Amino acid sequence: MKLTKILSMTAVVALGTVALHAADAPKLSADEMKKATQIYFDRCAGCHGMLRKGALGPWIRPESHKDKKGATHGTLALGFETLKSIIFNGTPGGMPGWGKSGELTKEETELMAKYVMNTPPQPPEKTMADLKKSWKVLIPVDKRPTKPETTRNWKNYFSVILRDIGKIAIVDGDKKEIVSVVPSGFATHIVRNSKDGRYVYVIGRDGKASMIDLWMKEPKNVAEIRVCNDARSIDTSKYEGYEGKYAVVGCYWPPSIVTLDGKTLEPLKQVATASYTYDEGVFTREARVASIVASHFKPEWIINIKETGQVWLYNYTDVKNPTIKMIEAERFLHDGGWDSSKRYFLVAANARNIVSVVDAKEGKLVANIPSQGTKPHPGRGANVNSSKFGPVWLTGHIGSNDIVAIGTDPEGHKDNAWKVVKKIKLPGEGGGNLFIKTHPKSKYIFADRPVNPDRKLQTQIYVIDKDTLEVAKTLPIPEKYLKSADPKVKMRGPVHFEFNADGTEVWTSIWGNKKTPSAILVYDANTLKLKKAIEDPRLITPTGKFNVTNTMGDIY
Ligand code: DHE
Repeated sequence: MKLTKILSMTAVVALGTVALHAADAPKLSADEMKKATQIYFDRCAGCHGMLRKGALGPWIRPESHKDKKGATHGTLALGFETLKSIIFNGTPGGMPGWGKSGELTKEETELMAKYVMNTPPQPPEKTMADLKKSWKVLIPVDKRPTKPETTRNWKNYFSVILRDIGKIAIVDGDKKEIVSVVPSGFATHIVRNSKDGRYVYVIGRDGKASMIDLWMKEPKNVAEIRVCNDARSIDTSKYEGYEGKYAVVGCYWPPSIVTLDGKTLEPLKQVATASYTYDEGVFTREARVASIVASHFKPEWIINIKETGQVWLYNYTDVKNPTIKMIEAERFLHDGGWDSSKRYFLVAANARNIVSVVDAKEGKLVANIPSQGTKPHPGRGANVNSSKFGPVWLTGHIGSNDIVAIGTDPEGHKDNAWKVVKKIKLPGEGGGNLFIKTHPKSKYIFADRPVNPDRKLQTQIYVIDKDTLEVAKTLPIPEKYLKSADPKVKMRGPVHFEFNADGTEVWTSIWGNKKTPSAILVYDANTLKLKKAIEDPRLITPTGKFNVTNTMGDIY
């Protein structure tokens, strides 16, 4: 038998009596392949994986595969017409309508339908030499300020991600004006601050990490490095004696943890996360790193490995020879945050509708809690000291309209601990919530819903009263902030919330497109009045906003 024949037999699928074959997939020219690979990386890999074995989105390889619920997936069996329609229109399960929203042309959605019927190309690896080559110290440590050069209240700065232009706007929270705009990686995802707040650590989707010094009169990047090809998380060491000593990046591809020097971003250690799924023992090359938090109890990072359902407690004391405790939790681990005592980390396992709880003090799993909704998505969640239930942590869901409160105080409120004590229904059909946020000084919790298909539901702020734990009010975004220069592209928003340092204001973004600057809306966190719309031609696609005081102190 010819070698090509043997190789292609690995991708044969049976559909009734018809045998489908990866070699039967629509052919693409080299240019089409290059373009589709880039679009796939930019738009699809986050949810479906580089190897297309699925995570938040389903398996989309040519060959068929049965998921745990018994549903069969496989792009050859689905066929070009169905795929084209799904990519153009989206699905009620949360797949965006890339054609309908104007983000891809009709031709591009057709190209992507053909592309996913072909076997995925092997994604690239990265060596330590690659990392070192990309590493730049732009301003050496001894040339940096020794005290803040600015008279501004820099602890009330907000780092605002300008997603589609790969930049960070540093915004003065007192004056509500941009102090500087700093380049970052492609489609920057999140920002975290050093424990003292001074440095802003930024991670791009392309794996480029950078650090900005807020003590400069005009904050700038002081170091940068490309640690991988695809990443979503970054943090620093926060344990006593190690404050700011190390930074860590969690990579989607190559699936790995990369430790860096906290002051210069010099690469120190790569650790691959490929491993076995905790429950079925299936070897998973694409075991991606989702959220990371820095423990306050030990010199450790709590690192969530998405596909294998393991939480790794990564001890950085001996940085070149780290020790890792692997905790079995649930799949697929995604985002999460601390309870108010910062002892327990609560993380969404979105494929199983579970919130896993890890005790950072004892170093063990405390509970896997059914979240009573579909696809929990907390961001970092919201903490409330409820008069009825004691301390609770809340999460929303992408796939259903449930915001749930989970008891987090096993000592003071044992009966409520580690279960859903209250379910809050957002009005209207469907989920679409991405982020919720509160502050100890605010009476309210704020929730968005940017991926709900209904325009009205998508463009309101949901305000939950902390006392009653009910939706107290919905605040529609004024129409003038939702206007786009391109009529084919709809402005979304609100998306993501952040409080100012003293908890009196809550900020949210209008998520536009590359062609249209969009506003950041500042509300009074207690009267709920729109205080100010920050409008500036440099504000292009603002998504996440991170206040220095709240981010350095893990306040949410
Ligand atoms: Fe995010 C947090 C991954 C889509 C904006 N996002 C996170 C975290 C992960 C993640 C793992 C937690 C990091 C941490 O705490 O250490 N996000 C992913 C994806 O894989 C996904 C689903 C698809 C993708 O390709 O990226 C995805 N995320 C989005 C968006 O579409 C958002 C709204 C805009 C964007 O940037 O693409 C978005 N994600 C955010 C934001 C946070 C975040 C603003 C930080 C929230 C916080 O308050 O900490």
